[in-house]
Amino acid sequence: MAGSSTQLKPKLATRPRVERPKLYKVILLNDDYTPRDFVTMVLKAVFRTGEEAGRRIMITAHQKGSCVVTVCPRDVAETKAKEATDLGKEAGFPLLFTAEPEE
Ligand code: TYC
Repeated sequence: MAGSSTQLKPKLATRPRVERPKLYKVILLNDDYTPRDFVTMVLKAVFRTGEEAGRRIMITAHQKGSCVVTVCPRDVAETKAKEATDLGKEAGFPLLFTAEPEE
């Protein structure tokens, strides 16, 4: 029976298990219609890339079919992908950005 003389095992310090939130990639997809300068403008406006990085990302998507624009938390990735896609839609272009989880 547990009395006042019972030795209790000291609790070991435990490290809290904190899940790292999953990150999402924003991907730019190539198409045959959106003008190159327009794609670069959208990258600069929505993703703050600057001229040189924006042009490099645009050319990579143009040549390879797609390019990762940025990696960030899910809500930011989805909001920016929609914002950038909508800019294309408003201008009558089929420009498409998607957000997908990183492996
Ligand atoms: N392929 C387009 C053209 O030749 C330019 C372009 C580049 C469009 C990248 C979309 O994600 C893109 N006008």
